[in-house]
Amino acid sequence: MHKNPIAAIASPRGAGGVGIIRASGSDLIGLAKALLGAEPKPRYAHYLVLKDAHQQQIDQVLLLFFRAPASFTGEDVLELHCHGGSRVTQLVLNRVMELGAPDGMKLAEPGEFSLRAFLNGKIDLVQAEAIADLINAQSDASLRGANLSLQGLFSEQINQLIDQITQLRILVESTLDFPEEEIEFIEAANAKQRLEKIMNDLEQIIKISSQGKILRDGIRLALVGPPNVGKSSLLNTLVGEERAIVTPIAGTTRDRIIENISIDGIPVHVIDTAGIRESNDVVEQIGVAQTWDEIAKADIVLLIHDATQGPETNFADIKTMVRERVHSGAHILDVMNKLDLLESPQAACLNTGGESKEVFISAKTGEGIKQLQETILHLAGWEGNAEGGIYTARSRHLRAIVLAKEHLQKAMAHGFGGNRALELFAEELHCAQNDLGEITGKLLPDDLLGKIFSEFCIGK
Ligand SMILES: Nc1nc2c(ncn2[C@@H]2O[C@H](COP(=O)(O)OP(=O)(O)OP(=O)(O)O)[C@@H](O)[C@H]2O)c(=O)[nH]1
Ligand SMILES: [Mg+2]
Repeated sequence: MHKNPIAAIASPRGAGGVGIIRASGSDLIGLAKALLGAEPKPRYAHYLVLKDAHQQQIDQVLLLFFRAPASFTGEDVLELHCHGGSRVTQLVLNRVMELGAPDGMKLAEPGEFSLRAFLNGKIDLVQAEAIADLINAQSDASLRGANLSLQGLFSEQINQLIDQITQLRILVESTLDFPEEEIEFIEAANAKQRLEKIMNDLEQIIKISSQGKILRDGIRLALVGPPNVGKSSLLNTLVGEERAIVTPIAGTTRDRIIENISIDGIPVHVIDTAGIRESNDVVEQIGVAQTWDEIAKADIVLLIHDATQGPETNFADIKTMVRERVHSGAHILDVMNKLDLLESPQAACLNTGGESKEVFISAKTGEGIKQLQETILHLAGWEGNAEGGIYTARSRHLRAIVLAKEHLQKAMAHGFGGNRALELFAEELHCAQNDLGEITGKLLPDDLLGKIFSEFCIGK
């Protein structure tokens, strides 16, 4: 898989000023010469007129050549910059494929350039993922987070932790051969304090990377409730545009509508849903079924009430059903809408008791929306400040960190009393080390690696 040279269109589809075709392989001098008619100078922009096999001009292009290992992938990399049209980029790619055919040139799989960069040790896995996050970033905050990961801030913290665990492991394992001396030796070496320090550092990383996960994945926010309470009106207010149809007719929304917005730089995926009620209308029934699907997927469900109606009888039923449907980490927030029509908001309080208190808003006038946005970020767990900044992180990373934490807790529980306990202690440290190694990709099964890179775009 690692042998053949690869090529792909690296610029996005559609029309633009410039289109870029990229190739990577262990030796692309032959291809460069075939294109240029001369030896390329590395990191120099060569101008050439590219012709097809029948000597028909395809385009005027710039050729850039990066000699291994000083390139993105660590192999020879060749870039052709042509005009950015979908046909012209395709023809340039075809020509590269033709001229590269003798060397076994093949079309790149999604993420294959990044995969090669990873396999050649140019970047670690967290950095490869950060490149994908950087490309997909929709807000300045997500972009900043992706850049911090790409610069290696996250990897560095994980590597430091692995180093500390390794040192402690070496210390403990070296005493295993000398049972008489071990206890005093371990005590003198402050093994317990060192493990405590490791656990503290890990806790800190859990805190920042859970923030980083919010920064990357965003918050899935479902607007839910009976018909006519103002769900679509709230969607429009949050988006700042008329995206959903609003009418006084109950049952206006049938298809769910998804809009991506950002609140204070955090990506929020807002979903307007069909109002929940019994209906004989087939279309509406399908809409309501979709609403339940969205409730199951949401991180936060806004249960919207029409505050002028007072607590409706069927509302408690809806709430119970929503509670049963949401996933374990999700939050439900009561939102009292149409505040502008109320004489005294207190009269409309729900007495929800225990859970987070309801928020009063008017989707029509915008009153209370700021507070609603703050509550949403707060419920999602966003704190928004960390020394040195917040790097983007993924569920994959968090799962591994939590597993490592469990092993460290077990290690602590085994303690340092006697040879057997020490052996178990060292074994748990080893497991924690492996879990953390998966994050940067030092220890990762091939199938998982393939899965991670297959989610990248082509040409990256
Ligand atoms: N005065 C006032 N009217 C509102 C407010 N929010 C919504 N409305 C009105 O309430 C009616 C229903 O609003 P929608 O946003 O369509 O309600 P919905 O919950 O999406 O309704 P369905 O799609 O039928 O489930 C419309 O006439 C809105 O103008 C509000 O904050 N204040
Ligand atoms: Mg609606």
